[in-house]
Amino acid sequence: MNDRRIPLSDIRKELEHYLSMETAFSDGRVLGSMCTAPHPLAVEAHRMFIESNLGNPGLYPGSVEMEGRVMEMLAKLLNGPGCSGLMVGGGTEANITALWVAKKLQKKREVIFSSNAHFSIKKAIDLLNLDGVEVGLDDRYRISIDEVEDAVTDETLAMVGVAGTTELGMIDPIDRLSDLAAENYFLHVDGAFGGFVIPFLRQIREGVPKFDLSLKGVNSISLDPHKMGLSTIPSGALMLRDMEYLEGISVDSPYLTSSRNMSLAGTRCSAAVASTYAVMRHLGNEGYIEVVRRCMAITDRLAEGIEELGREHDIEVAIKPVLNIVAARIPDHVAVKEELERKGWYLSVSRHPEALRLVVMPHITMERAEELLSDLETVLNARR
Ligand code: 0PR
Repeated sequence: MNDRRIPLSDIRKELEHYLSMETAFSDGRVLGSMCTAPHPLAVEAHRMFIESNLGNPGLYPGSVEMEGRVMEMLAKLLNGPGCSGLMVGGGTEANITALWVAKKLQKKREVIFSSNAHFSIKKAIDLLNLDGVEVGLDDRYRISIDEVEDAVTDETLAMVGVAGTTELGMIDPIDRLSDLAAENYFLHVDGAFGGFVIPFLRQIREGVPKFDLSLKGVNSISLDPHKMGLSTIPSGALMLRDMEYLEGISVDSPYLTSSRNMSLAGTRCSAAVASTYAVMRHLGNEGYIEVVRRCMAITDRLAEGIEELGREHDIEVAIKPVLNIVAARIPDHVAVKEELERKGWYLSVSRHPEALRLVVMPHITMERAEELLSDLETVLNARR
């Protein structure tokens, strides 16, 4: 640390410098992230509650009430009347907490998950000293139910399904997992990405499968307001079928304003809760439907554009998009990605299958999508 104070104006300049190094979503050129520009109201709410800490609830009853109301809204969204849960820092914390809760319910060790599960599941298994049983995928890049059936043993504690996979946005057959898990195994659904898409998409599109608490075997669902929920980072949520699950992980917290603490984090970001509360109340079901409708229209256009390019070039959509992620199979896809990055795009790749991955978040516009397709054509022409 410097010995002497530095004037505010100098520090502000330094901050401006660092900010200028960051990538802004507002440019509409980031298709490699699952986050987006938060709604302006979310930012406003975040600033208002910057001092509050849900980790010490007696001092912040407003935060406690807002968390409860967010949980009520989410319970309704996930078809779990009377269910509740807690706000956390994001998908990783939600997944760790879910498996921690599961571990406390039964003295078994094995967690079945697939190769398309987010890496936070592996972190959770390692931290909790559980045994991971990794199974493969079906022909649509979803968890293989046959392999899950074969993987079940006397030691099976939990199964993890993904509703909106990180790489391709696929939805695992949660109904089948729910039947398999029934009352015997804990079923956690990772809806970090899909949780704020699927419930809205189901209202406007046929054939989008169920993944929620209406499936009786589902015990918990993670869903991130800081991804498709348009809230600020760090906003995560873990919905539980039964709040009693938290008893197992609760500890005495005698010097705080509540006598029991029931979350992985101690200090908890009320600002993110306020942000989530504000944006969910403001947009409501109709607002999120519009967000999802727009993202899906752009997703469909990108998929269609890629197929059009496929008439002239060796390129195709790896699988028909289910949510707002498009994967394009292209020879040398990493090199193509790098060439597009030199043209100002921020993209990513998937491994299963190996493809160029485009995540169509709310900051992407149709105009930008057309520009991207045109730049992709230029790159493909130059590589011929
Ligand atoms: N579960 C799923 C299905 C996810 O996609 C992610 C994150 C998580 C859990 C973990 O969530 P947190 O990152 O909130 O803990 N998926 C993105 C990924 O790893 C996260 C991300 C977001 C990465 C923005 C990059 C980025 O720019 O790819």
